[in-house]
Amino acid sequence: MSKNYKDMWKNLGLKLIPHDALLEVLGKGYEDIYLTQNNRPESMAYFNFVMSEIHGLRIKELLDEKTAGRKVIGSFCVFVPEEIVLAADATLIGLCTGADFATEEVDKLLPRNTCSLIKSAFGFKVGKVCPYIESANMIVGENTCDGKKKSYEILKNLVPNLYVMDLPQMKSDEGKALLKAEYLRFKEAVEKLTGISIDATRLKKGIDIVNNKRKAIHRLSDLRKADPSPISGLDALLANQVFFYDNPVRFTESVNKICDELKKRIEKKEGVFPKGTPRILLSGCPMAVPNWKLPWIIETSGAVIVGEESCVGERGARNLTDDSGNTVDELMEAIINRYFKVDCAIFTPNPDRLDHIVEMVEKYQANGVVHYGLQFCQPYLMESMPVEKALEEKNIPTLRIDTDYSMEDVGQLKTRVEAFVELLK
Ligand code: BJ8
Repeated sequence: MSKNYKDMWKNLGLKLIPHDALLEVLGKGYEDIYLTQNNRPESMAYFNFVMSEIHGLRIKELLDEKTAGRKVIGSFCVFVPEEIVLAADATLIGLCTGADFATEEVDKLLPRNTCSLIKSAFGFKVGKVCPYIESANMIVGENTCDGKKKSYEILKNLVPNLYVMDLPQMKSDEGKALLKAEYLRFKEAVEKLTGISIDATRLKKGIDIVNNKRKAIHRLSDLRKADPSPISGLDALLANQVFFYDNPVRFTESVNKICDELKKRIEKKEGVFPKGTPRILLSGCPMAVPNWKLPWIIETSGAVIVGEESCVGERGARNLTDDSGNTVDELMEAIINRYFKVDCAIFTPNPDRLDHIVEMVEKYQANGVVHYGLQFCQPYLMESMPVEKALEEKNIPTLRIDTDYSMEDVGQLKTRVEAFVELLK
C-alpha cells in the first residue's frame, strides 16, 4: 500500500490489529497465486495496483465521494441494479467476501451448516475488518437462497442501514411483477437516501455506464476463445471480481486496455499456456475476492480456465440493458427485463442455466466443466447433479467439486483435478 491509511481505518471503526493481519494474508495470497504466474499481460499491472489499494485508495475515494455528498450502497447480489444506483449519483459496491474471518464469533450467530460466502460476510462485519461495509450508507440484502434470506434477519441487528429486497423464485408473470414492484420500491428508497429524483436522462446515463462495463467484460470473454488463451482464468476472474469494487468508468477503460493487449497477443499467437492446453469452463457459485483456491488448483494442474458460468462472471454480466426507451417507465421496464434473465439457481425450475452452460462450452471450446459448489449451498449443489448428468449425456466431461474457503482440502482437490485434466488430454 502506497500510503498510511491507519487513521482512515480507525475512523471507520476497524480493528487495526486483525485488519493488518488480514491485509498481510491477502497480500501474501495474491503474491503466491497471482504474481507467480508466467507471461501475464502487462496491463494486468492495473489490477495489481487495485488489489494493493483495495482497502486503501479505493476506500479513500469512496469517503471523498461521501464528503462531496454522494452515497455509497453495498450489496451481496447481482440482482441489485447498479443502473438505478448510478442514476441517483450514488456508488454501488460488492460486499461478498471470499475468506473466512472471526469464525468463532460467526459460529455464535449462524448455524455451522451455512455456506462460506454468508459466514465470511458476517465474519468481516463482526471482526470489524471490512472498510466497505463500514463505509456504506445503505446495505442491500436480497431474498435469494434461504441462507441469505434468514441471515439478513440477524445482520439487521449488526448494521444500522439494512434494506431487504424481495426477489421472485419463479420465472412466471407473477415473478416478473414481483421483480418490477421491488425495483420500483428500490428506486424510491435510493431517491430518498440520495435526495435525487431519478429522471429518464439520469437513468439512461446509469444504464450506459453499466452497459459499457459489461461490454468490456464481453470483449474480454470473447478474446478467451483463442487457443492458446491470451490470459489466464485467474486473471480474467480477477477482472470479474474487481467489477464489483472499482469506479465503473475507470474499470471499463482498464479492461478495454487489457483487451487491446490481448488482441495483439492473439495475432502473435502468444498465450499464457501452450496451445492445446486442456480448456475448462468453471460453473457454479460466485467467487468473491480472495477466493482463488479452485482456479489456482486448476491452472497449476495443467489446464486453463476459459470461462466462468458464475455471477462473478458471465451469469452476472452477460446481458445488456436496452437503453432505447425515453421515459423512466420504459427504461425501468428495460432494467427489469434484463435482470429477470439472470439464471441463478434460486429459481425453480431453472433450465436456462443448463442451456447457458452448454452454450458456453461450445463458445469457448471448453474440453470439460468443473462445477463448483460451496458446501451447504443448497441451490447450486442441488443443481450440480442434474447439470452433471445432462452434460455427460452430451459427452461433456464434468467434475463436481464441493468445497469451502478453508485450505485443508487443497491436496485432495488437486489430486481430483489433476486426474480430471489427464482425462481431458
Ligand atoms: S444471483 S448466485 S449473487 S444469490 S453460495 S449465499 S446461493 S448458499 S450467492 Fe448469489 Fe445473487 Fe444468485 Fe448470483 Fe446462497 Fe449458495 Fe451461499 Fe450463494
